[in-house]
Amino acid sequence: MKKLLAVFFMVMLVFVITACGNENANNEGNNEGNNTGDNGGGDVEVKTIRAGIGLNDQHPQYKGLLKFKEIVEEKTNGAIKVETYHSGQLGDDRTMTEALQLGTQEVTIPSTAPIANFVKEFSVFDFPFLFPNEEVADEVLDGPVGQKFLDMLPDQDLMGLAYWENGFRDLTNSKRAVASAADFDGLKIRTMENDLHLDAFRALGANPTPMAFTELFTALQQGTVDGQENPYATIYLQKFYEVQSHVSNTHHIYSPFVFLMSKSFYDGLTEEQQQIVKDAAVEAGQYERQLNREANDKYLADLQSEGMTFTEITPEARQEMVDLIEPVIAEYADAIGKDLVDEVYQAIEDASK
Ligand code: TK8
Repeated sequence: MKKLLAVFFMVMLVFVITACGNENANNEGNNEGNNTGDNGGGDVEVKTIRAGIGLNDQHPQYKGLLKFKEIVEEKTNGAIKVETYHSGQLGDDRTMTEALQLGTQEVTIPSTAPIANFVKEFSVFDFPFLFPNEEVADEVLDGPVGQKFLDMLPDQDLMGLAYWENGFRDLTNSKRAVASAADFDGLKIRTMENDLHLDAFRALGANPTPMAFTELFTALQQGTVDGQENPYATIYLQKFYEVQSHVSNTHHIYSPFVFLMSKSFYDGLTEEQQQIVKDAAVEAGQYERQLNREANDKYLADLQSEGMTFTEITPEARQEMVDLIEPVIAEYADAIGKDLVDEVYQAIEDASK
């Protein structure tokens, strides 16, 4: 009798273990953004968006991403779930964009500078001193010209759903106050991974180094580089004032962000879901821009109260920089194609009226 009971329990145990084993395999195997779950409307296929950014959770970009999550989960009644990752948890702008192409991540929001490594035409948006202000940038990016560039991304297995704002970039460094081009002489400046940025800073006399954002704070702290350039909100919220002592309002480039989605994931959505994620990216982008402008207006004063010296760049000094960089822009305009570049200039002129 005892033996019989033992055999019975052994069989039951094996049965339970096998049942559990089968369950885990499904999830692991099927973690490609789709899980069959119940979102309260009976069994539906719940699709998961893993959305990663390089900036931290205090930055307007992350607040915008949380807004996107809120809209999408509400509008799809939970059929699409958005997991958000900040501070480079999933990688840097370039590696996350590659992950979208591979379909191992669904969303990231890089600056246009690293995107130019995938679609070179995007370099036009990093031409120094291109946009006179944010309003003109909005009108051009949200208009037919901006859309023309987003339409170049599917060939790279990427969907561009909207433009968000990084902002006007300003120089910081730990060596000296920079008031004119001459003050750039020999400064080791970190730039984004973009050849135009490198060539532009060389033309100013600096010694630029391309580097992922995720490595920047440590490189500044260890003195591997003397300086960097980003909007005030990023300089303050990433605590660069702890490792930098001088800031100048060079405002040398207006950096747009592009809300990117993996094309394979996007193609797997229903038409209704595609419209929902598109509209959500646009709406959350408006919200992010507004927060970002408030942040950039606020944080320059805070940087100075954290002990950074502020140097105003005069119109003459800025014009000198424009003249020094002009040959670099001409070279990239040829590479991108003069007609397309002229179309951007025309759109800026029209929007500036
Ligand atoms: C964050 C970057 C950052 C950009 C840079 O991932 O790399 O300096 O300005 O915002 O996109």
